[in-house]
Amino acid sequence: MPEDCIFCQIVAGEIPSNTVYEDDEVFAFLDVNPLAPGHTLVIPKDHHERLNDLPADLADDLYEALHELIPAVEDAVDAPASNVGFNNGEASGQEVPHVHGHIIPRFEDDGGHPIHAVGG
Ligand code: IU
Repeated sequence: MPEDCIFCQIVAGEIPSNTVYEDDEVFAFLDVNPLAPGHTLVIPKDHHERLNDLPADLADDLYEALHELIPAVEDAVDAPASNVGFNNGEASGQEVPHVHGHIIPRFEDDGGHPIHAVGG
């Protein structure tokens, strides 16, 4: 793991986080700067920079976690919908170079806008 990767340090427990979910391959935690209640980040434990860098089996694991976590996060904050997405590369708005999916709960008439950079 790159020593300076903040998300690797969160996975390792070296930096505290509000953990939402964990299994052998995947970790999920609340975003420290949430755009909505329940804003959750879902990451592979292994360090890869971009979504398309993931080996297929790890991409499957990440998707399976998202499949469970999207409705669980929505239910937890009583949201009828969510924006789910990945920034992929620095020019897209990816600030942390460790793959992370955003689950951003959305509410009727919450004043949000369709996203360009996810979370931006
Ligand atoms: P982005 O897709 O790379 O732009 O999203 C990075 C997110 O990581 C952003 O929403 C931050 O608030 C969030 N985050 C965090 O939850 N904890 C941290 O220590 C850091 C960033 I650095």
